[in-house]
Amino acid sequence: MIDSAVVAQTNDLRAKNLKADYDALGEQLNRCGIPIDAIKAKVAAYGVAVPSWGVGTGGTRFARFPGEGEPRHIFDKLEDCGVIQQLTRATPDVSLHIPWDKADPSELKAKAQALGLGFDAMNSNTFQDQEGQPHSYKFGSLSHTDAATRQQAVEHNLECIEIGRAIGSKALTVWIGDGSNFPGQSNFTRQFERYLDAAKQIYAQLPGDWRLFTEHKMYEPAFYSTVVQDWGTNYMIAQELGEQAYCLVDLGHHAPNVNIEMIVARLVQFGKLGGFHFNDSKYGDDDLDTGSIDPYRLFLVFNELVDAEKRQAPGFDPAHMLDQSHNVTDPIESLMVSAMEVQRAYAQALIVDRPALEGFQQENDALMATTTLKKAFRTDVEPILAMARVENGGAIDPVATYRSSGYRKKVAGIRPAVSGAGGGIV
Ligand SMILES: [Mn+2]
Repeated sequence: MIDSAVVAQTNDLRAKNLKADYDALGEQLNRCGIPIDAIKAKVAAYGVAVPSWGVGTGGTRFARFPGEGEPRHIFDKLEDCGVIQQLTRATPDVSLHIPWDKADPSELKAKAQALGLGFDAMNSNTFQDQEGQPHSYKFGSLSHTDAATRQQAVEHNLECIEIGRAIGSKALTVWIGDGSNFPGQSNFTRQFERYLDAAKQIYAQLPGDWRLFTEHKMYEPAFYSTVVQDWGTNYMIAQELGEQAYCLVDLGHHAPNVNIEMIVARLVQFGKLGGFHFNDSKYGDDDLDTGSIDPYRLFLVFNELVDAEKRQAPGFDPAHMLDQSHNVTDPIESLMVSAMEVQRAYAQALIVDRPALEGFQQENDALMATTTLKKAFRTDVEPILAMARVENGGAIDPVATYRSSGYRKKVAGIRPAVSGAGGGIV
């Protein structure tokens, strides 16, 4: 963790300006009848989970260039996640990936507790072969043509639930890489039948207070067809499985230009929005930092979420997580900035003048309706985020504090450098 004196010292340098900026913004919002302290309280209570794999340097299928002081194992990863939470106060939970993060559950729990962290959804992995595994996932997992391979994938998911129960998780996220690379390679219907049958076996063992999230992805690793390719298929799965099954929306897993905020609205309307994997993209599933390419889209997604929150949509309780690949940045810095981008989109959505928006929608005043959204999006809400952070014990400028702390250099002295050979995800 970072010395609290460093946090205090870097905050002291910025406290006076923050107070002035916060007061000025408060006055501006007050003119529109928006109490800034109420927005700050909502932002302060907001959290987005960090995936354990996000604190390692990512890569593409061409190469991976490891950074300094990469975490060696889950306990190092938890420490990095602890720093992100310490400075941003926006990331209270960590999402584990099995088998990458397999460890004694009581040790995991103790370490997380010591760092002030909790556990979010468990993530299974049937898109890679693990050492000693009898059946290969080269041609699929839950939808494989071979029953023993499907069974192995089901059992792996059940093991993830068991580990999750021991550490206090309440959800399982299932993403499969199953699909086909050539027309004719797979029978679409049979393949999806096999998937549903296997998914039902997992669902049958889900604890009563858990949720099952299925995540769709349009393409990759399969390049011709993917079994759970879009939100429509995802919705069918959630419907087939039952009321504890929900759809997870990863912002990167859609065709270019797809209206993701509208998908979000549809899933909310039918009570099946399970949660998000936040990231951003330019061309495809680029896994870029959240809000780095299209912050307006992120805002529009949050506009739907705040709308659902305000009208208390039944069953609305989405899980929020970052899921991105940090190939050229320090992952801790990227995750801190991304968590703040998500918070920013939330804060901007909270200050939308909703009664005015509804009026313009009713009157079919397209120009003023869209201007109402733009007005909120254009507002610089940074003072709200920074004030929420500092009042929660975090840093006014997390990246500046992190850089002053020398944390990366310190852990680089303890964690040996790793080889950069090979490509692949984190
Ligand atoms: Mn994802």
